[in-house]
Amino acid sequence: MINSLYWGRSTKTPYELANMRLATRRAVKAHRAAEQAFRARGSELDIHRAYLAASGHNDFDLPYTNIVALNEHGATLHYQYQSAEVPTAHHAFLIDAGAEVNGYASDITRTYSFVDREFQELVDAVDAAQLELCSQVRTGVSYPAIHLDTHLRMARILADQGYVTMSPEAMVESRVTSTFFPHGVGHPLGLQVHDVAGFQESEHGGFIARPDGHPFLRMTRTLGEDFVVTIEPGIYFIDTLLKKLAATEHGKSLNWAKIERMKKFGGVRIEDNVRAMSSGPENLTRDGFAEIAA
Ligand SMILES: [Mn+2]
Repeated sequence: MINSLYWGRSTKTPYELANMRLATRRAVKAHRAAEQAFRARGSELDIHRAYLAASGHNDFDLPYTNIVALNEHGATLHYQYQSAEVPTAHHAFLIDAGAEVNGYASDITRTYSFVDREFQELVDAVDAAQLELCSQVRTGVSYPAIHLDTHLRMARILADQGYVTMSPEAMVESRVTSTFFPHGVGHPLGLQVHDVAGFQESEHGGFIARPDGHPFLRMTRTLGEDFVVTIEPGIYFIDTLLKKLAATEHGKSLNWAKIERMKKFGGVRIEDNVRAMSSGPENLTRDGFAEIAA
């Protein structure tokens, strides 16, 4: 019984979609305020408070705890500490924060460079790849296929920008990409931020396993009409993972000088909320940002 309820929740009704668009607008406004607080050289706590003020949310009614990460903190995937200390320099800012309307959540991540050209180049490349991944969201497409394609696209960026001197295909094959992109491409979104039925085989239940070597993927289904999922690729400079990779045969294929230089920026993640339809995607998040820019 519960399984058929979960199954039904994957397909969003017009009412649910309307609430998710409103939840997006609410978050987008607050993302803009947070970016301004970053540009004004605030602390993580200052930025977080700017976000709360603009969203009208309290800490306890946010759909999830904001990730407000300056500089190298962006490399901590679930960074939950909001430091009141203003850092000596502002290099980068990663914010993963949502909002809620009538119980429906938005879940949005943006990454900003303060001035650096080299890091901005990485942000721009992840952003461009993310848009291409979003364009794949449509009815009948396998979500794990989008995840696997994300690895290839992140590998191309790592090769193009000179982080790794391996072919993108070899990087994916040897799982070198998992050092830089160690999480899944996203998850179903709805009443819960990590919504139900991501692995469900049918309305009766069942479990669709993750592809081998991808233990953090949070959805294995084929997209149906009016499913809403997140698309959130990233590239991070995570010390512990880099050290492990350094000790393997692939360590010699990494440009360590460049990687060392990038550590103070933490990492990049760009996350949108996208609705699948047979006619193509509706990108709730990009629409939301475009609307406030207009
Ligand atoms: Mn997410």
